[in-house]
Amino acid sequence: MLTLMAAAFLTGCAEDEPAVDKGRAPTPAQPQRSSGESERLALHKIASGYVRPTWVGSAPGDDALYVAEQTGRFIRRAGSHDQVVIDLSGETKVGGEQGLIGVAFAPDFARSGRLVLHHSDRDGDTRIIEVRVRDHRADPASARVLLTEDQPEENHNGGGLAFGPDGRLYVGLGDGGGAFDPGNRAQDETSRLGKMLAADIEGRGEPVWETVALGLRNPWRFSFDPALGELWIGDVGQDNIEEVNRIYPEPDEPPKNLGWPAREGATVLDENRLVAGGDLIGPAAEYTHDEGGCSVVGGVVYRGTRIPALRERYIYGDFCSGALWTLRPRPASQVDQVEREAAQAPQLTHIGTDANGELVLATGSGELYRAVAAK
Ligand SMILES: [Ca+2]
Repeated sequence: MLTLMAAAFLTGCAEDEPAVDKGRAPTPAQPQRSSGESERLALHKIASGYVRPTWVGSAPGDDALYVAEQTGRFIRRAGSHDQVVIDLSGETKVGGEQGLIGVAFAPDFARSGRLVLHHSDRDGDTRIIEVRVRDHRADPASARVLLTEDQPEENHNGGGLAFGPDGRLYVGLGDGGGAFDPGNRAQDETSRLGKMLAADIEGRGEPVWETVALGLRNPWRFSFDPALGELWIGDVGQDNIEEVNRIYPEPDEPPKNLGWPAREGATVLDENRLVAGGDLIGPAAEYTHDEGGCSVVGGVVYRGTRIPALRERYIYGDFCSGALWTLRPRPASQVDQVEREAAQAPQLTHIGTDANGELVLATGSGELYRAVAAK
């Protein structure tokens, strides 16, 4: 709570400071790189045979696991028994980065049955819907559309969804695709592409989306650390650098500027493309493709109990190499102890948590894994 109060105090002060522009952009603190290796966790395969699972996790008030298949089915897995909650395959375009790509359960799911799904419609455009689950089933025809967005390309459609500690729904959208954000959309404050958006989705009206962060390339996965209210984003890089961003969203404040496409990680590509305002926030951690991978998969701050060595560390990984890293969050948005773990999850797509806050992982090859303490 002290941290929350301190953050609120600091943001109060920030109102008097001039907005950042490209000529006066501060240099972000240098992001942390992997400084060693560790063996804190092992992975136990708990299931296989899913069709390109993109998400695994749990629902408030339910001990079961839930799995999203990229092809459009959303499945409740109780023990080893699978039940399809909703099947969007008839209205979903599936591609490398398109399909059913994001899931969030409303905090009041146990009472309301509200479930939010992010999928690509038949034209390949973003469609985010709310459905109501009753007795583990939801009717696609009852969907309420929360957000639609034209996607110029088949890549960089974003994906991540999460409810924040403020109760709002957060949505990550990529820059619309192509290499190096050809339209500079991530810095275009009139575009929803390349943004982190948030909206109050209570009621039946059309949500009003606020831009919380801009300058994103492809926030495939992000999560809130509920203990501190911070948002951790894995932003997929272009040719060289994968990054982890850590921000504290502040409603009604100007959006944070995460730098893309002027910067890839902390590396300046073309500062003239930094045209949007907002505090420029550099990555907390980054790794190069030489160090192991090509697409970061943002994870979670571990607050379970079964892996004591992982407690309060942030875990993330890479889709291409299956590498997993963990780091230690420090005050004032700093991190240290960035270490590559011995365990690997090739084709990693998502790091989620079960009903007890323990880690579960999904891979594009169809497997689910549970993380346990290394022997
Ligand atoms: Ca960035």
